[in-house]
Formats: sequence, structure tokens, C-alpha cells
Amino acid sequence: MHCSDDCLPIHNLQSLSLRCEEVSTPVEHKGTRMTTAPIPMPHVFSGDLARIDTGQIRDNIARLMMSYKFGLDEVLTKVNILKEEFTYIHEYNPIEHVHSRVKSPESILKKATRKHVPLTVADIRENISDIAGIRITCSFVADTYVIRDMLLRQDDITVIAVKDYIANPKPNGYQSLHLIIEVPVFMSDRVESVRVEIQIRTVAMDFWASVEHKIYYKYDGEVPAALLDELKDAADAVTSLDMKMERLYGEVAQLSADAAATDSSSPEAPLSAYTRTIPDGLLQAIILQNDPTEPTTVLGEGTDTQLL
Ligand code: 0O2
Repeated sequence: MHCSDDCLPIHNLQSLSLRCEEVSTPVEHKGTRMTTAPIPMPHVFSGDLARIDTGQIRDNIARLMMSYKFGLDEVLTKVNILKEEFTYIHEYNPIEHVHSRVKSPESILKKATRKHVPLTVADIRENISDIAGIRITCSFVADTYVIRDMLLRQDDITVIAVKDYIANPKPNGYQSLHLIIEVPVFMSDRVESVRVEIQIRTVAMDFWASVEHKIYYKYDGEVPAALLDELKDAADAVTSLDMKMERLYGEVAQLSADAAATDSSSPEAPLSAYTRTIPDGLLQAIILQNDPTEPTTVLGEGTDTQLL
């Protein structure tokens, strides 16, 4: 049977990059995570060894990983544009940190085996949503939804799923807003829709998730019940901390808006929605880009410019 590159098996990936003989498969639920027990890897050399086209497999894996890297780059560009735009134009930047990664072939294979996904490129693309992942951390809960809306409004983003673990935390206390999206990646000979998982959460939620993740792996999924209870308490503390900080920030913002309204000449007065102070560096860059031969006018610091 003839088949496209996408339905070629990649399960002898093991021969190229996996050192382990076994991968784990879920056997039992613990909270929302699962404990694991070893199962034998699909036997990759059961057929005629001479017929295994390792060059083709290597090529499939390389193409798979490359497309996810490019998909990630596309989304990172979008996130960085939002971040920079906020820095230049608005007085407040909702994005604190951005982290990204492409899952290793080993992790992809383990996850696919754990989820009983057939080891072909097409099945892996369809069933493993977090091969390319971006994590955005924000100061406040409201910011996570602002970022979600800004991303989902973009025409070239296709939403596959939204999982709101902030509104509906997992039973263990995990909170985060997950967007599974697809972005087009323009290659030399084709356009590929690449799936990317975006996790958006507050700094406090991120701190909790990172510690919980370490504890989970330290105990190999068998976290003692008392520790799970404490983690749940810590998650509740994260929720109240997030609420408190957002309330405090709101109160301070209200105070400065009130002060500005009573004294419009105050240096603290907020600028109108469309009038912002453009940093000199940015102005210089714009001027130089327009005509590098023209002598540039150096504007005074904090020049107010009407943008609309
Ligand atoms: P890693 O090592 O971070 O990549 P899926 O199997 O992903 O299609 P699932 O598991 O229902 O479906 O997706 P979910 O719940 O949205 O989880 C996806 C990712 O969210 C996980 O990826 C974790 O990164 C994170 N996550 C989910 N639940 C928890 C949790 O309880 N604690 C922590 N710390 N992180 C969590 P991976 O592949 O599990 O792990």
C-alpha cells in the first residue's frame, strides 16, 4: 500500500534516540495524575531488519520536530509582539515571563505509548497536543484572560481547545489556562498547520505548578496523601494571594486615577488612551529606518506623541 510520509511509522525511533527498553503506561489514577507501570516497548525489530529504512525514519522525525519548532517560533513572535507593544505603547505589561520548549522525541514517544496513540507521524500530530509548548506567566488573573483574548482574536490562529483550569482547577489544585491552537507554517514546498499548547497562568500559579511537578516526579507519582493535602492547601493559598494582589493593585490604580482627576497637572496623571510617551530609542529607530541618510532630530526625553 502506498502512503504519504505522514502515515509512515516512526516507532523505531527507539533505535535512533531512545536508550530505554521500556516506557510507562498509566495503571491507576492518583488525584488527576496517573501512576505508571512499565510495559514492553513495541518490538521494533520484529520484522526484517534489512527492510527498516532508518534514513526515512530519521527524516520523518527531523521533519516532525522542525515543523513544531517553526510553529513555536510563529507563536513566540506573536507573544513577543504583544509584549513589546505593551512595553512601548501602554503603561502596563501583563506578560511577566515567556518560556517555550519542544518536547524531545523520547518524551513524545513515551506520551504516545502511554496514551495508546499509534506511532505514526499523523497519529502523533493529531493526538499529542503539547509537542510545542509555550508558558506565559502574568502578574494577575485578569491578565491571563486579556492575553487569551488577544491571541484568539488573531485570524491565522485556529482554536482547537481551551481548558480553563483557573475557573475550574484540577482536584489537586492545579490552575492554569490552556489554549491548544494551530498556526500555519509556510515551508518551501507546503503549508503546515502546527499545533501549539499555550499555558497562561499567574506567577503564583506557576510557582505552585513547578513545585508540585518536582514533588510528583520525586515520588514517581506516588505522593503521600498528607503531602497531597498540603499541596491542595497551598493551591488555595495561591488563589487567595492572587485575589488579594489583584484587589490591592486595583485599589492603587483607582487612587491614582482619582488623584489625576482632581489634579490634571499632576505628573502622575495618566495619559489619554491614545497618547503615550514614546521612548527616545524607539523614535530614533523609526527615524533611522525611514531615511538613514537624513540627519536625525534628537527629541527631548519623554516626548508626548499623538498616535492616532
Ligand atoms: P509536561 O512534562 O509538562 O509536558 P494531554 O495528555 O496533554 O493531551 P491532558 O493531560 O488532559 O491531556 O492535558 P492537560 O491536563 O491540559 O495537561 C497538559 C499539561 O499541563 C501537562 O503536560 C503539564 O505541563 C500541565 N499540567 C496538567 N496537570 C498538571 C498538574 O496537576 N500539575 C502540574 N504541575 N502540571 C500539570 P504533561 O505532558 O503532563 O507534562
